[in-house]
Amino acid sequence: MILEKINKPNDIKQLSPIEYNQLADEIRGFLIEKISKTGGHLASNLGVVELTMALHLAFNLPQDKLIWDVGHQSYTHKILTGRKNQFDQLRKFGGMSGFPKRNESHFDAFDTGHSSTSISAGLGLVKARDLKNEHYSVVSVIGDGALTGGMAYEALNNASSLRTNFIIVLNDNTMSIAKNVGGVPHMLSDIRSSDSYYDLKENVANTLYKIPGGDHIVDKIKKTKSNLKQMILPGQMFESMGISYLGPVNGHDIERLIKVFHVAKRINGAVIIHVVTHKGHGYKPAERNPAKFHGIGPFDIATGKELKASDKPTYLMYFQRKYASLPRKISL
Ligand SMILES: Cc1ncc(C[n+]2csc(CCOP(=O)(O)OP(=O)(O)O)c2C)c(N)n1
Repeated sequence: MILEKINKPNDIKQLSPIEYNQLADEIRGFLIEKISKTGGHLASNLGVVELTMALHLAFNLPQDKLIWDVGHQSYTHKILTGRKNQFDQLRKFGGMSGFPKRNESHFDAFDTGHSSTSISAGLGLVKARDLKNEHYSVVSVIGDGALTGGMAYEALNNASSLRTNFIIVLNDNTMSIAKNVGGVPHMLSDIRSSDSYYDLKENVANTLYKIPGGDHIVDKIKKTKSNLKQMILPGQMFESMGISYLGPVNGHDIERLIKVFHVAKRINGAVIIHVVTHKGHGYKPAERNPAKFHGIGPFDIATGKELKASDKPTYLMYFQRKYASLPRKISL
């Protein structure tokens, strides 16, 4: 078991690359096993196993700051930062939180729970870093669902004028808690169906370099005002705002992700890396029904069926009963 070698923060950096995929499989098995007993956010966490591993491998935590939007998808991050043995007490009184908590670990850069806050929080850390003339990376990871929240756009608006590095990882699994709706998912779907801009740029340049005089052509393309990306990048909203865009990148390819993160680190300004993941990845019941497995109670692993819920009233039941008699439409 490779997971046995992961006991304290940054143990993942001692692994050899050939062990990465097996570790990802073992982390998935671990999460399914534990959450089937305690309940928790399963589908989102299964989707970001490789992404989280790649972030831990490419960045220098905790000097670099990693912010998870909502934070419900931070379970692999918790495993990789020495909290593997606390999963039996996940979300229990006195036990490990289901969200990042600074008082739980100094690898948790920001306490979350609310959606769409991570880019704003990241901007704050970037500002603090620059004022103190310090040098580290700030990375905000936001889902496509959270990216539909207004606060994210207020932050993108401010990020566009940055002259120092700020990395935003867009974890696009085409889902919010349930199916995403509106214009943002539409735009992301257009980008996903295009060829990878990052790959294309790299491939075009590499091919041109091989032909005589090719370096001049690459130089010209770089300097042309109506540049290449305008022809090949649909819906280039981010680039138009002054935020560099890399992607789309396969979010289950660890080595590829690491490579792109290293490219992003060198960009002066804000950069969005569009990572495409699969919600529920590796567990068929969650892949088939990611909304049900977004947040789930204890369940049977073989069938994916939820075990009988406890008889104790939940907060939701309490409020539903308390307000059941109120009229549905209240005129003000
Ligand atoms: C302010 C606020 N509104 C709503 C929620 C409920 N909520 C929980 S997760 C989530 C978004 C989930 O979608 P996404 O960001 O794409 O992450 P995924 O679970 O798909 O990885 C939302 C809106 C919240 N946490 N905070």
